[in-house]
Amino acid sequence: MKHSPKDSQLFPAADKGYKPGAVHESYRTELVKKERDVVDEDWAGGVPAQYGVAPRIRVGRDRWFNLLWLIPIGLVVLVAGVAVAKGIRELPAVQEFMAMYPGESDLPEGAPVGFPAWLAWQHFLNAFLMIFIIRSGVTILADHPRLYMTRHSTPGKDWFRMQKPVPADPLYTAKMDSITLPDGVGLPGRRHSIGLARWWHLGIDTLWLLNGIIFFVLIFVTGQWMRLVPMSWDVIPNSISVAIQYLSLDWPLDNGWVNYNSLQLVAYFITVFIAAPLALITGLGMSPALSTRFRWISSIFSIQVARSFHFAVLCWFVMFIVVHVSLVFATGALRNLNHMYAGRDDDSWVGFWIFSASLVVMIVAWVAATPLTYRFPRKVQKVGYALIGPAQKLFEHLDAKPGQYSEKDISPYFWHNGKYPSDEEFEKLRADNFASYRLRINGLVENPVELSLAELRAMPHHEQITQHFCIQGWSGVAKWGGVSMSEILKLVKPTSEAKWAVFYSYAPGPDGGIYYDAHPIEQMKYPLTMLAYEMNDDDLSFGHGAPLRLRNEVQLGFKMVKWIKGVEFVASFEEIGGGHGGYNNDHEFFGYRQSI
Ligand SMILES: Nc1nc2c(c(=O)[nH]1)N[C@H]1C(S)=C(S)[C@@H](COP(=O)(O)O)O[C@H]1N2
Ligand SMILES: [Mo]
Repeated sequence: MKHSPKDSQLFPAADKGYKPGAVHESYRTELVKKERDVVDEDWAGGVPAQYGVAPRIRVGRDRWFNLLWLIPIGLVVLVAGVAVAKGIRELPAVQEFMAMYPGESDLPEGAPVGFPAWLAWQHFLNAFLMIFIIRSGVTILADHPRLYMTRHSTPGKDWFRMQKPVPADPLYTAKMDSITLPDGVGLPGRRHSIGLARWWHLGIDTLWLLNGIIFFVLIFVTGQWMRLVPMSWDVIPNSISVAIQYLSLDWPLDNGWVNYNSLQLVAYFITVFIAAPLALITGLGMSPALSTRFRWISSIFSIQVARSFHFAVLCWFVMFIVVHVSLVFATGALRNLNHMYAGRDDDSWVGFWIFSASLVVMIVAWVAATPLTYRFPRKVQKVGYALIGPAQKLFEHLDAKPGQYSEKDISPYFWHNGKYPSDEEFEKLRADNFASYRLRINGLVENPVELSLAELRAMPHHEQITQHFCIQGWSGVAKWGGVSMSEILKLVKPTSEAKWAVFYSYAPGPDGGIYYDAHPIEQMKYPLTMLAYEMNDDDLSFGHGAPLRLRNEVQLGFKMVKWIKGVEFVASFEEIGGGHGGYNNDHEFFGYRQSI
């Protein structure tokens, strides 16, 4: 199986033409050269739109409650609530209670009055950024439109779905499961546009966090925090009192310029001090790099639990925005708008006009975001990467130690994903059980080789039980058996110029050409990076990538090439395929550093 070192001395001429002989030939010629630079009709291989079903929640074993019912139910409850509140306000005991707790707690001495300009700006920026965060967040959810409460993503065990039940087809893939959102709702919205949605989501998140950090610093420096933090337990009876006042349609006479009513205070407190930090924490909880590094946390606060709570935070924000905006308009719109937009406490139209201008900005941005993303997706990616890339790079270097999960953690169901190989060449290999299979490893190495499965099996055997994270949102724990990439490195000896390992597949990508992906060479030395030919103590199945697939546990699933036929070590991936470091990077705007 070895080749003489003499071959190799001539070798690292990757770009200048290969020496004859199969072992030297690069599979890069089977890639499509072009990169995608617009999102048009043949997006993602022309995947047809699919709208899923109305969101529903599982009750019991397999009964599902359609959340649209909450609209009529909510209306009935609201009407009933108004009747009850009006009724009980007549009761002397209730009147006494409301006299004692009129609806607001006293502010501490020295609490500021009114709103400074920085707060108005931050309020606007916050609302503006939220539009894109929420829309892109929902698009990410739509790519795997199910939520789970354990580490596993078992069909039928989801507690929430916006998609039909998983069909019985054993080779049904997560991509088939993804749904379309209308362009004005999702960002960008089209089916399986998660690559772009993530640039929006993570990119804008950094701006939102920055705005939030400045906000936190300033509220503590200026004392504005006193207006946002309840200081005594009487905030609870006072909130109940306010709720009765609102519901009985005899609304509290408060003056937000000086002090919020208690219900408002509680809602603002939850939003600023609980929901916003939780958005960050649950977001980080979905990071594969962190989840692998902090195993003991991630066994309970798993990626799926994090995803479910992240969704709950989204629900809070949406509910808060709807109620907040409605009440701003229902409780003295002009004065309220003056408070937050004009920094004045009167009934003039100044605040209204500033607000209207800000609304125009928001609407224009809202309407333009999706079409502009389809037109200039690479720009979106570039800006997104500029914003979140530095943080992603940091996460990439969180090395993962082996042996994290045990047999009992193995997932009962492991989703399939990607496009299956179907050409004759592969069918032939499969028919004779891969007896004539050869893994070709070449490029910038001293010793290019072609290895049969028997030769691979003869190398030191490595096993690991690890968790797989698909960018679409599902995850699963499995046991993998095969050869460590470090053993492969020892055998082929990459030269010092080799910076990336490119993995080529037998399978086509959805957009033409074969599937491939490039990995940084440092990660090939990680103890958990391996070529697997076994899964859960069995031979690797066709669906999961037989005869050989990659595992690199600090990366997302899309980088784990299945049905591998070749590995090429290169100095740069610019010349390969579309030049972005992987099939999804060339065609679907994924980044090559997406450990988070
Ligand atoms: N050849 C090839 N490999 C691929 C893909 C693909 O489309 N083609 N999809 C990737 C994605 S997106 C994921 S999540 C994993 C899924 O692996 P599984 O089917 O074993 O779960 O394979 C990766 N490897
Ligand atoms: Mo994936």
